[in-house]
Amino acid sequence: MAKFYLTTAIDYVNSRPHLGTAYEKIAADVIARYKRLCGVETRFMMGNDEHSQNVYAKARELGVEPLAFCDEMETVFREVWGRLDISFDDFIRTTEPRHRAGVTALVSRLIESGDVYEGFYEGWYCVSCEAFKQEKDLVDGACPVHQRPPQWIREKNHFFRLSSYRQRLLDHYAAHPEALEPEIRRNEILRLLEAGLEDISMSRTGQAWGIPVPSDPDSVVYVWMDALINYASGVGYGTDEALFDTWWPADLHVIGKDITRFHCVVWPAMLMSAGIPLPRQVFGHGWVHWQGQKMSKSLGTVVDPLEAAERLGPDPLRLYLAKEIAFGQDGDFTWDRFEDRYNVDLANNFGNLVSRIAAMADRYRQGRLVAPALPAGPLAETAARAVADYRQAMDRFALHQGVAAAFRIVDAANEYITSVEPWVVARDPDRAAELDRHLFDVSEAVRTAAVLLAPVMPRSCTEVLERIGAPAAAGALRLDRDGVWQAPPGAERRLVKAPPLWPRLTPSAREEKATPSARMEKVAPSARKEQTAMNEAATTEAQQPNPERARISIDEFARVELRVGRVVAADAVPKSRKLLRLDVEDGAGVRQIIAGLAKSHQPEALVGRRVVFIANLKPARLAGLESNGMVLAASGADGAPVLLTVDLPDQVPPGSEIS
Ligand code: ME8
Repeated sequence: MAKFYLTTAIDYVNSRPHLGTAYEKIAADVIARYKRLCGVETRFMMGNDEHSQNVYAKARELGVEPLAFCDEMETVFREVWGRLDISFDDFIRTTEPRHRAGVTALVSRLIESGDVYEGFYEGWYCVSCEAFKQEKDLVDGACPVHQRPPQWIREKNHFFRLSSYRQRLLDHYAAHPEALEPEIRRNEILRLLEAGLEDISMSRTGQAWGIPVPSDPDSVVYVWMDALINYASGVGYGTDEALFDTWWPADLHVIGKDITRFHCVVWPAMLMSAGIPLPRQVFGHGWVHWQGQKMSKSLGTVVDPLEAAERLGPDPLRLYLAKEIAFGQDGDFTWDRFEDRYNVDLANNFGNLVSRIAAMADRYRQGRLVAPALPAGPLAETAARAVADYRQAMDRFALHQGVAAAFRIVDAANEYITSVEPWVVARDPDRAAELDRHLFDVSEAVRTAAVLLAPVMPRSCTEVLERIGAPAAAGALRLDRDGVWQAPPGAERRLVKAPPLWPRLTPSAREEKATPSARMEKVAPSARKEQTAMNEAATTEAQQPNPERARISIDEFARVELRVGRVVAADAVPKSRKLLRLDVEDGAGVRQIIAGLAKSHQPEALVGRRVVFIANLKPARLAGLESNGMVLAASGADGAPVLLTVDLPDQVPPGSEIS
């Protein structure tokens, strides 16, 4: 059976996990779950990096023993990872005996190979990076990453002959370009190697917090060398040869782009020196940004991942991070965007699809769907293509593209319902088999999408599969078997109608749910006042009688912002014969529009349709509901409204301006 050993960076424990460090663990977890979905025997390891001076200082500040502090922090980290459903198989701490044994064994090999010598180090050291800095690395005298001045250090050190590995490293990357992804990170490292390497200090003197250098018990191993060895000690290096032989070399180290130099220069050189095979690949992901800069504990710009998971659930958070951030690039997190994507992708799209098919199965077939003996509909083909694209993307760790492929099935199924109009087919008893085909195919599309999304949203997909009548725990799925269209004649499934999986967040619910940090991010009061004044001015102006009503100037017309939207959900407004409530995707998010269309349009038939709406109309309340904009409709022959839609909808994405 194929095997896959993957790791994440191990975290410094001087503070709690934040959304940036959690992003890495979620991305790696998606990869681990994807590998398991492919039937690959997977070992996924994470852990804590404890021998840092910051950790020591933090414990001292709290008046506790460093180890006792690390014990407490282990509980904190495990709790967060548990809440985010991170499915690691092993969790290593650098204070564990197995790790100490691994470090001692590996550093001994470096010494035996003649790559370690004694010297004197004098220079800058950034404690937050735990790295030696050259003058040229500093910006205004401070570490550019942590924006703090480094310390000046003068001490006797052991040095590692990194410089003698320059050519071997260049040769390695020439022979194995895939060993460092994405390409931009590889190019950075190649430039660095081409510029030449200096030997590095590999020990610190006068510190007791760390693992002693085997040849000099008065020094401890430099924390980065100590930490890097976790990848090997975690699979038995120095303690369990058989385990090590089973899992080494690692297939993938998932790490942040700020620490590629350690992983792609120092670590492979150490392994070369010790005569150990190199990991197959390092993937340097990008940063999660908060208000334009790296989310970082030392900068104090962090979002608590538990706060985010509690707000909308761990799966929506996992989806947001996997889908909205191109893996390998930086991406933003804002509460508004998180909520917008929740509404668009989950409440109005995937969740709505699950509710629609369950409601139709219930209404037309008492919840029991049977595949008819008719040729497969077009969704089968769409799903097959999406599965192939998904596989291709996920194999390259293009997680965002993999998720997008899965969502193509969801989009196609929603559009399919709109185009085949099952509610019309249901009226004609002669078209019963046709209706069966439509309903079964939609349920099958939902099932396939849930299989593909299971690595990203394990809990929700298990729930979707149950509701769709194809129960399977996310971990028991296999892509080869379950990613194939399964609708042979006679196949049967019983769907469950249940409350929405992801209830839509209305503007007032969003405001109510808003956490303190989310509220802070919203418009400042002064800006809000300005907006209100502008709106009021606009109303006063609009209320003036227009002496030339029949003709307006082009400038007047230009004030009306007309845009194309896509209806993602529609329902009747209680106690109103005229009004429908629409959720309209407008390119930036989803807005609620109350439209007087009920006389001539069924809400279900509107979902997926492109509409034209006035985007800059002041919000109004209709039947107690807030309407943000106005959908355009013509007055039909009998005075009933006829919706204006868009020709060639595929060419006009939501948000397109009409001019
Ligand atoms: O670097 N966005 O630990 P750490 C994305 N102990 N990733 C981020 C991030 C952000 N805003 N902030 C941090 C260490 N990370 C060392 C690793 S491995 C042998 C030793 C990533 O707690 C960061 O790039 O500072 C790193 O990969 C991981 O979180 C842990 O960071």
